[in-house]
Amino acid sequence: MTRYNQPVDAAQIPRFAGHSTFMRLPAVTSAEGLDIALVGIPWDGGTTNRAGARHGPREIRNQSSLMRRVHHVSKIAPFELANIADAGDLQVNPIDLMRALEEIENGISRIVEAGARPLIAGGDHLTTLPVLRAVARKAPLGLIHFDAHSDTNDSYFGGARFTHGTPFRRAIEEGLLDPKRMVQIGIRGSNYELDEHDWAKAEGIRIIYMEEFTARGPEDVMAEARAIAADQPTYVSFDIDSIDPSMAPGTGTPELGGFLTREAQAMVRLLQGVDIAAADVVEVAPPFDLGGMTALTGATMMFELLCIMAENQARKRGKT
Ligand SMILES: [Mn+2]
Repeated sequence: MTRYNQPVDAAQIPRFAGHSTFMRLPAVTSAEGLDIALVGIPWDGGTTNRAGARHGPREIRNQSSLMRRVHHVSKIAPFELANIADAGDLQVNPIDLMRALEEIENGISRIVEAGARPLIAGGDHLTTLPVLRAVARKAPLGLIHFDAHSDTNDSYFGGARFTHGTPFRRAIEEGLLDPKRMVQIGIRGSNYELDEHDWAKAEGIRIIYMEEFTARGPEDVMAEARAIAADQPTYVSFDIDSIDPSMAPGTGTPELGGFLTREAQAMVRLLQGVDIAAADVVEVAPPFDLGGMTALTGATMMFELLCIMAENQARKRGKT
């Protein structure tokens, strides 16, 4: 019987001791032999407001020491179902945006070519664009996207087309995402323009504003999201600013009126069965955090996603 990588046992070595890796898993230098690679992208060169998400992966690793082995609701034990490790941080140039995008694409390509599915800790939301370039090589993916912002603007500051407010517009233009299989959940906050979301809606993206989520609740909304993703490969992108800033203040563009952490957890649990090609948790900015709460939220959302992805893996193998 295969024995997969296991986390350091917190009953033997306390959580605050030892090397800081994602979920206390072994650190590896290659994704060979992994089903799921936990990887950091410490880069925030696309940030238009408060920078700091470059520090996200390190703090998420720290807080992820609190994750345990078994999901308390689904009973999924991810480390028994799939081979998972901390594949480290991508090496990304912090002062050259276009080069950084290439480095991210190349780094994720190596993981995908090794046969592993990436679960990423960002980084700002522009990191999702080069990740999609690496994982959507063969065909456009669907997208289930939790965020306060649509991130489908065209440009900023007189023509800058690559910022954390534009990744999903670029991804559609590049044929990486199928807009008819895209849903954005939790969108809110004041807009730049009255028609700001018209382009996204005309492309076919389903935008579920926070007010609609509040009226319908997680189960109804996620039933629709699963139907939109259909049974085809889908990317899941979780922007931590979808959570209310009272619970996750450490982020670059906080917006009032967000999800409770338990609502976000409930929604990710309802992704069970979705064919998640890759996923990320982005925009955790530790310089604005309080007591590590935002990084803990990021780590917990990664664990929730990991359970879904590991269960997928096992089902594909015919083990469950
Ligand atoms: Mn975003």
